Amino acid sequence: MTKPFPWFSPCFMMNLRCLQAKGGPFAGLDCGARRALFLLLLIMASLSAAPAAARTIWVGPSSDTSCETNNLGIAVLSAAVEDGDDSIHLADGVTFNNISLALNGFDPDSDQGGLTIRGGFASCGDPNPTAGRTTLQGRVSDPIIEVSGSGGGRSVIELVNLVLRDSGERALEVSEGGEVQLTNVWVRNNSGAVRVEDNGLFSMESESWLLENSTSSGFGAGIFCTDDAVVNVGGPISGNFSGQWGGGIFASGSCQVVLRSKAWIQSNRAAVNGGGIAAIGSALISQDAASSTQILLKNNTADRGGAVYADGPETSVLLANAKIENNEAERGAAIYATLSSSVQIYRIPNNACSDPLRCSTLSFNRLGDDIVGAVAWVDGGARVVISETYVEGNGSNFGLEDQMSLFTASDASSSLELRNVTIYDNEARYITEGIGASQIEIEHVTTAGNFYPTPSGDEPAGLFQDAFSPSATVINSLLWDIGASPGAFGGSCNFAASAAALSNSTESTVIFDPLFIDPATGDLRLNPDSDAVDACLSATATRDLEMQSRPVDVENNPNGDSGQPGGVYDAGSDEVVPKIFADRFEGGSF
Ligand SMILES: [Ca+2]
Ligand SMILES: [Ca+2]
Ligand SMILES: [Ca+2]
Ligand SMILES: [Ca+2]
Repeated sequence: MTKPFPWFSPCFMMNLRCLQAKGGPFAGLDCGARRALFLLLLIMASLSAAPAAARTIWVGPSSDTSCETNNLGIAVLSAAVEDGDDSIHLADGVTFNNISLALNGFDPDSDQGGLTIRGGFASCGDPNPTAGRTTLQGRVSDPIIEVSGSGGGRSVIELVNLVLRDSGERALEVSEGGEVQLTNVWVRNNSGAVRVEDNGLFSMESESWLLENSTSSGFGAGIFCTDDAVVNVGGPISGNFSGQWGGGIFASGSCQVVLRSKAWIQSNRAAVNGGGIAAIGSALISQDAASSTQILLKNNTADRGGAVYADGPETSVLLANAKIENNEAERGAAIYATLSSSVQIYRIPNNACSDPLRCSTLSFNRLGDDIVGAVAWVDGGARVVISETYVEGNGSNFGLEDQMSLFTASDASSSLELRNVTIYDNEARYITEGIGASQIEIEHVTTAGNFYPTPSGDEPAGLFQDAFSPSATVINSLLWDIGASPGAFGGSCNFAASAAALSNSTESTVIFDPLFIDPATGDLRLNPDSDAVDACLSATATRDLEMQSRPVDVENNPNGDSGQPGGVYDAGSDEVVPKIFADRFEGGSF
């Protein structure tokens, strides 16, 4: 099979134009020399008798006779004009400075074929890369690599064993038809790491990092995605700074971001909203169910939404088995959801979690000096659902614990749901707060050891505060050692140490001791003899904090004594499952 040489094919001419426009591989040559070089390459290619099969193009020092060229741009042009999915291998001994490549039209379904650029070879012809990552250094005013399809096709690029750094623009731009996968690639110290738009696809895998990128005026210092782009995050996004929204990730325009194993979004900062992630405009942030590690959203900071800021109807952030810890903001230290967006924090049954209590956590987040802030803030008709989650050690950096609430829902039709949640050892005046006609539902929640400081010592946190008579419902909960709640709430089958703490609730029971397994370490699961076991008659929850099925009838604990006659659901976040019934998520005990 032969094919006509693509002298005038649109994609070829586009490559030519791009290369000429950018000057990329020929930056040191004047225009006439560039044209002469192109012509020479074309003539050489057209003289070859048979079409070239997919092959490896070696780039390395001229002194090494195994190297084909010392110019990455020429290697890219060769891969473009030759048939098949070619690979460019980069060897030590060449400095790749001032790099700006347009990798367009590398469509595996076309003659041009896809392209792999693989760094880390000690010398040309080596069978394996043994030299770490090869650095491609950018320039002030161009991306290091741009990828797009041409003529409606794709451009499929795999980048391996590289460092992309020091561009004054985004290091990597993926647009329509572009599909880029990073494997063991660091993208660092650029003015923004990655931009994906127009249905582009970007994946980062296996030891790929986006780190220490910074953009003072741009959104999304790690990743900016929009216009139906798809982004797979399988590596850390760390230490990035945006002067706007989204220190780690800014997702908009129906972009889909899938968080996979090692999606560790940490130590990012946004000057405005969403230190870790800002999602707007129908973006979807979700989780790969096959993930083998927990997601981390850790040490991120912003003005609003230290870890996550979600904004807009159809915008959805789904975080399963996530550790949301040590984030900081003025409002919404961990989570800020607004304008009809939806945020869900929950567990899924995979093997990523070693600790049955702390698989999904919302812990050690710190509020700034905004006195009506909260660890999770919901307003503008947004909805936040937190389930199977452990909430611990949150507080304020400014000693404002006597004025803050852990969870606040504000404005009409904003809603907050807590289900199968353990809330332990937080510093806050109230667990929840409602402002305006917002809705708060608390089901199967266990609280203990929450407090706020006063001049005469610590006082217990109250369950609920309302500013303007919102509705709150509390059912099947074990609210140990809480203080009085000034807000009116209804509900049933709740347990507390004193009637005063639940004075506004209905059908609640005072118990002497809930028989927690180990309250000193925050293990607020129940012993089988607890009065809270087999206490409640009905629930919407079908599982407990440990993902064990509810309800389970403990044989020697009378049903509904205390509690609702005939009850088999346990109050609080734990359902006691005797070992004989224990499922695979249990790992022993209760
Ligand atoms: Ca090719
Ligand atoms: Ca039970
Ligand atoms: Ca029973
Ligand atoms: Ca249990």
